[in-house]
Amino acid sequence: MTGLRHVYSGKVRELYETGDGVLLLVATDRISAFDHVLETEIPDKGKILTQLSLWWFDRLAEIVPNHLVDAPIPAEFAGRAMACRRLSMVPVECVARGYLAGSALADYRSSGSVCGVTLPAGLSDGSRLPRPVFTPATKAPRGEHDQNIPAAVVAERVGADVAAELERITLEVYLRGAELAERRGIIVADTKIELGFDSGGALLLADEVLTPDSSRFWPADQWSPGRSQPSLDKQYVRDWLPPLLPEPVVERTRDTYVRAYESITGLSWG
Ligand code: Q0Z
Repeated sequence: MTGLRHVYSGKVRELYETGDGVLLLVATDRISAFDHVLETEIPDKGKILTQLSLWWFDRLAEIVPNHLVDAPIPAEFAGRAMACRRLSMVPVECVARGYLAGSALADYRSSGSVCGVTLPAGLSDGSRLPRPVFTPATKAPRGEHDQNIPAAVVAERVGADVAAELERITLEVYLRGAELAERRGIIVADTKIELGFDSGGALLLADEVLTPDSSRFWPADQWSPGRSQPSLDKQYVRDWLPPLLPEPVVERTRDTYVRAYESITGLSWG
């Protein structure tokens, strides 16, 4: 393999391109909370999330093809990188929700609906929705928040046929993910996926999938609607405001990612 070219820095990930035109999606150990990247890293976080994504891509392959390619990973990124084909990314964040939380809860409280979908009255923080809903969002520029949009706006942007495919794939990925996780005692409250077109015009699942950075995972035995739910990710970090995390907070946060990986896959970490 020839040289690596750095393409883009995300908050917690880096994108490189190899000399062969393969993209390397590298998950770092950085962690963000309240829209900020913290100074303290969480050891192995990037590896855990990458291995979880790879596990899910394999489980979801019968539902939707994905962007992974078989290419060597440079030793410096071992375990934390995915080699991907370059896609033409769909300019929509595809979100499916089975439970009410986050921006959907805020929208529901102010309008009784989310992305143009009217929800029943009487729901509270963490309530299960009558059925999973597709709640697409715009990809906001860096530093800004994604904005929820009605499915009709997705259709205006990408055409009705593609919009229908995005909704179908997103709901199928959510349903399959939620079903597998539920058997392991984990609620997938919501998940965000990214899709893109390959050179032949096929829609492929891209980016990371069903990780704690793209989804809300709740331990099912602690689920109790009417309050904010404890989640298998940054709970300890969010409860700790200063940017430098003390070692016990780092350790518990790392444990949370390991627990998400082990619970969902049934495998043991390391
Ligand atoms: C992913 C991201 C970052 C990692 C673009 N297969 C693909 N083809 C084209 N573009 C992408 C992908 Cl996955 C793509 N992202 C998000 C940002 C590090 C991933 F800094 N952006």
